[in-house]
Amino acid sequence: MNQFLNDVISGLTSVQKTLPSKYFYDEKGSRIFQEIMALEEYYLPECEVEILQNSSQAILSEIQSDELDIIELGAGDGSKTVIFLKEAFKTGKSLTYIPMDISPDILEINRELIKSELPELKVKPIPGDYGHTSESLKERKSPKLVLFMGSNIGNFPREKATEFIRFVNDLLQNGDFFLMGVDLKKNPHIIRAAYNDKEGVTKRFNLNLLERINRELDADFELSSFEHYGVYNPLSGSALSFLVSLQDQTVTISGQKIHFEKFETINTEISQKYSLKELDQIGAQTGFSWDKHFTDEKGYFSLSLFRK
Ligand code: AVI
Repeated sequence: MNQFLNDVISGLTSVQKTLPSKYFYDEKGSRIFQEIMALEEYYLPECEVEILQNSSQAILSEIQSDELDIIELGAGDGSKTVIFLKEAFKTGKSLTYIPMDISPDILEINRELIKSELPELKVKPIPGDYGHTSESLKERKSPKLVLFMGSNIGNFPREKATEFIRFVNDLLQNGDFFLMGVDLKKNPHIIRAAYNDKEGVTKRFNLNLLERINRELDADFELSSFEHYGVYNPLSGSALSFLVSLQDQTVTISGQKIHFEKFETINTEISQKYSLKELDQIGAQTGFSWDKHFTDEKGYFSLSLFRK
């Protein structure tokens, strides 16, 4: 059985039905995600860019070395990172940028962008998932700076996020750094709106997951009988996305029948939000010696620097 089918069947036969959010990003899903990034309600990218523009030098001044390997996990197209790399280049350090991503296509786009903006920068892209790429990361000499931007950490549930940060810490030597983009707890209305945009782009993003299952796994989801529902719970700091079955129905996926009761939900995503205090605790729990937070003017988002 292929991995995608395996994950879909296992998620949809659980008591609370779930689908892993990593499957949002097929070609169509990645395009819709670009639309989300441009939405007025989706404040995250704008805040992160503001921090990169205003605080990259302050971040870099914490790292005293003439040479530096900058390794980016889940690098994507590099369009935001290039702001940081340009500032790093100005410091005169000898730099190597190592973007890692599961998609070789996006790494090619990344390489082109960096080449056109910073032709003299050494770039060594590594395709693959974290499990595979981590070994090559261990081989790089110190000092290292590992980047994990865009609030990607939010798509792990709390405990998994801590596990992941510990995994990153294990790959580092004392004196290495980890810079993570984190969406912060804030007025709950603002977070709720970010995942319930007026134009319905987030709804399309979620429904595309069912469309993808129809396309790739020979399934017959009737898209009009599912609705998107996004909530934010300020108690837990979790923004959760669901698809709600609007009727009692049975769907066939690669010959396997899955039943949905009327109003039964599929949890498609978690986008966890943190406070700066929680980030300090996580840093300490995962083996870092200190952390420092660089936020935007409104205090919506943090680029948090952890030193091993
Ligand atoms: C990729 N990730 C950080 C986004 C988020 O905010 O959790 C994905 C997303 N889902 C809906 N809107 C954006």
